[in-house]
Amino acid sequence: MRDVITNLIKNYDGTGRYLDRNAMDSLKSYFETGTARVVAATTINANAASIVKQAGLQLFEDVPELLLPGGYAYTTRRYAACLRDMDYYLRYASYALVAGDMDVLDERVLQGLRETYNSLGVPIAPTVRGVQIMKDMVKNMVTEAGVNDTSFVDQPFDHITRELSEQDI
Ligand SMILES: CCC1=C(C)/C(=C/C2=NC(=C\c3[nH]c(/C=C4\NC(=O)[C@H](C)[C@H]4CC)c(C)c3CCC(=O)O)/C(CCC(=O)O)=C2C)NC1=O
Repeated sequence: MRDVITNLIKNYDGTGRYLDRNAMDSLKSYFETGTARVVAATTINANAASIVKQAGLQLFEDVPELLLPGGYAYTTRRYAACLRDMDYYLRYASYALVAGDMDVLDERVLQGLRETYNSLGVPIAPTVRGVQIMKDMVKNMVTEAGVNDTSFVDQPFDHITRELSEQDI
């Protein structure tokens, strides 16, 4: 599992270099967004249960067939599994936001996930939609918490979306 700093050090150490101008620039931009990253993680932590619940309601409103017989949130077991998955995405997104690196998502969440979903028949498109709904909710909350530029919040949610959507050739 990596973060901006360990990743940078690993790269420079690999070639025996001192941290140069590029390294300093990337460290600076990470530290400059540091407070905002902490605000985002705090916001997610304080609202996680309600974010998952509201995003689930929104998703099932947008894609109501998920709840019908044959749908992938039909039966309490599947419904609960779906919300649990949303909660995983949100929690790991908060880790990735603090780390400033998507490695934790790759390692702990996304590895083999698409294959698992495919073999269970869990549809990717509505899952991606659920992730994007959570992204929008978190961004609004982080804005309300006083952060002007919330573009960094997109990163983990879009990373999950991209990795889930990627097609095998
Ligand atoms: C921390 C990393 C991690 C992830 C990400 C994870 C996902 C994950 N989701 C699963 C199931 C599932 N996931 C869903 C999800 C959904 N159903 C819908 O209608 C929506 C489209 C969607 C929610 C947005 C469902 C319904 C199942 C159960 C499928 C089944 O057993 O039939 C399963 C199969 C095993 C199980 O049921 O627990 C895994 C491994 N597990 C992990 O350990």
